Amino acid sequence: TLIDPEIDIHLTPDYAARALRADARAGLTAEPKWLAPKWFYDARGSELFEQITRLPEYYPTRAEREILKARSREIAELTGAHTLVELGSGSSEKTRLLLDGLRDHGTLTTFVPLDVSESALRDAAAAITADYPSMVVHGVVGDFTAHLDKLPGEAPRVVAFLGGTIGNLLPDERGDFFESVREVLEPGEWLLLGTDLVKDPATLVAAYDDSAGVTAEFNRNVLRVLNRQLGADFDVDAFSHVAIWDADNEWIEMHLRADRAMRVLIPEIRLEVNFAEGEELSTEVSAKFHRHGVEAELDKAGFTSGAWWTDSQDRFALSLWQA
Ligand code: AVJ
Repeated sequence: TLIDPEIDIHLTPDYAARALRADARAGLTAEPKWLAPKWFYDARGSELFEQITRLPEYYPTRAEREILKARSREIAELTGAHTLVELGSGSSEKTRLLLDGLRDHGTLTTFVPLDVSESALRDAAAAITADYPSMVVHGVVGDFTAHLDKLPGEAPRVVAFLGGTIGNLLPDERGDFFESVREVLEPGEWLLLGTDLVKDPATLVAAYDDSAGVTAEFNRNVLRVLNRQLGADFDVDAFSHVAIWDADNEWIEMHLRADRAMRVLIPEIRLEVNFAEGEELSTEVSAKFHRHGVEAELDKAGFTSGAWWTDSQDRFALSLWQA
């Protein structure tokens, strides 16, 4: 028989609903309009993202997997981790590569997945519990920008933030995030960070504007989320997917462009939103990095460099930092 993993819940049931309302109001009354990328990930959005990770143009997942495969033993040796904390633990396959390396080294006892979605967390925690019977799995339902002080597990811990999701934060938010991670860690504990690297714009744009149109559907899905959760009446098919490389900020920006003038009603927040023909709504920033930039930001937050690894084509980096 399987033992249910322990799950701590730090979000009230209506936390996500309130946050979505507040974000939708702030973003859709702003000039230019924006929506935060975390709202892509309802069940359909999460499935579309899984499809993205298998697209020929979307290299980051494969590149990071290559690094994890090659380096998880080394990560175990360098850190001697007793606990692995994974922030935004969606990608169970990559997590397993890390768990395997750490377990084979013999020090790891506890896995702490943290996610805002309770259902995703329960599924992930149950699957890991089943496949790693000797591992203590202690899930946390929480927001990684708000609930880091509640991390369980025996030291030394490694906090893994993979996939390049750090790129979704704006530079100031990133600084705050690195500082709060450093503050919750004891001196000597670790952060393992995945960052996508700056490369030629054609490769970057193709990764966010694939020929099969999966990323376009993923982008438009945020409007479906607003239609369902807030009773909005977005005509989803009247918005076109746009992916642009912002060379000054070194980030990819995804937009949704209104193909015609539209008035959208969002009854749950009592808001009417007008779009001009061609007006663009910003839905995601995905920043790309250079080694020196990552080093400067982590150094500023008080971390010491532990290791820097890239894939065989230098597209993506995995780096290790000690608090
Ligand atoms: C999950 C945030 C790492 O920015 O590459 C993929 C999300 N957006 N295609 C990324 C995403 C469009 C992805 N992250």
